[in-house]
Amino acid sequence: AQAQEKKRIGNETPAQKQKRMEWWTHDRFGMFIHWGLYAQAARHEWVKRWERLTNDQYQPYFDMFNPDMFDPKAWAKSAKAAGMKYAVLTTKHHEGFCLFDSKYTDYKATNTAAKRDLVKEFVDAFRAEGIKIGFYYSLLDWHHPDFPIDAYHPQQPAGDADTAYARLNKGRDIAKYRQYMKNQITELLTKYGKIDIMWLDFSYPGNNGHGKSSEDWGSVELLKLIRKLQPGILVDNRLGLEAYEDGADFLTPEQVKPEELEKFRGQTWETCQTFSGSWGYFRDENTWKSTHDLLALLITSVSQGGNLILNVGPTARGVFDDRAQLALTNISNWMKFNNRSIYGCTYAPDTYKAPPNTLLTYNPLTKRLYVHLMEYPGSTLTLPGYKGKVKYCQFTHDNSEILRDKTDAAGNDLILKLPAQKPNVEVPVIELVLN
Ligand code: FUL
Repeated sequence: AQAQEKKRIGNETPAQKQKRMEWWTHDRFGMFIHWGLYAQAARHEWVKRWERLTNDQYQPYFDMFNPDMFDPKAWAKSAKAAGMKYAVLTTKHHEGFCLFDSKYTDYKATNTAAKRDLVKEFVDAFRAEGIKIGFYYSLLDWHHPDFPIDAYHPQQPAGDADTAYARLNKGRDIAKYRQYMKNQITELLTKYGKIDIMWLDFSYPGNNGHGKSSEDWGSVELLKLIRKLQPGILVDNRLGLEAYEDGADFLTPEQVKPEELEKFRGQTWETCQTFSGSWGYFRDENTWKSTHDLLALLITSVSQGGNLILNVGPTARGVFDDRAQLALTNISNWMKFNNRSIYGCTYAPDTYKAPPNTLLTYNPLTKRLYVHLMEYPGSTLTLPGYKGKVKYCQFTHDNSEILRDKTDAAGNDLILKLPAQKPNVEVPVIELVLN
């Protein structure tokens, strides 16, 4: 009832929306790529804000930008091998630098030693691998002369004095900045063929009176423009349009711990996560997740009915550094043999309870249930109340049969006879063909 009271921007029916999003809810796993001038600072993509750098202080990163090893075909191959079905690239992050050849700014890759449209090469390479294409575009812009200095800006004045903001913002015209965004989004959605996802980031409300509203961003108009230019596109929820029924296609819980994903069950969502903390390349970061943690993130996401978009921050030379590449290779090794517990899957029907240290996913089309052994249980696994519900049972990695205890000793429970030694698989997966 509450949903009906919400305003609407377009007139798509829920069934049409579901159809439009079908591929995305099936595919479950994507690659995020944060790449920009901040890769050279190599100490977080927010470095300009955190260190309060002025445009002049940031200029060396533009002058020095030279991604001499940029090889998007290699990126696309890594993504594909890891089983990632879509990829979202930062066409412009908060720093304002454009990886594409925009005619509305000089602050772009074509004017650096790269001398070319990096977005175009990304699109061509990923599309050639059959990977769907997404554009991240930042609403924030710390370089644009008309982007207001606010509570999130590197040049935010100390204290909250309105006069300090007024002085710094003299001559800045947010209407011009809105037009700039529209122009650039039009370029992005008309020059590169069919675009599958628009990932806008992010609208924030007034902060001590020095933030913005969705009107300041022109969010409704942006969404209308995006839908007009690319009717099939999916749009994230960071335009600040919560007041509208159709203001977003999916939620974007960021860096949420796996155990907190349960609360999104039943909604349409994609959790975005990093390998180590920062989104942009961060040389000295020492908090890299293990392969097991990364797989747990992916499996947990699907087991709660959502997607995972996992981020790589390429180096300033344009390659995935070896820590990122190793993580992707390890994911590939698992996905190659176990991806049928991911694609097309969602949370299990309530009647199936997960045994301790396992995660369940379920494919409603094939009626197969997947039990992920997050910790190896040893030679038996008890499935509570599963007796009589299972037709066949095998591991996914080698399709080897798993025998069941056929006696009635366990009542309604089903006891699986597993190999005493854990198979050589990071997370072994048992596939149960249900009756
Ligand atoms: C955040 C941004 O501020 C981060 O830099 C990153 O892009 C993340 C995906 O969204 O809100």
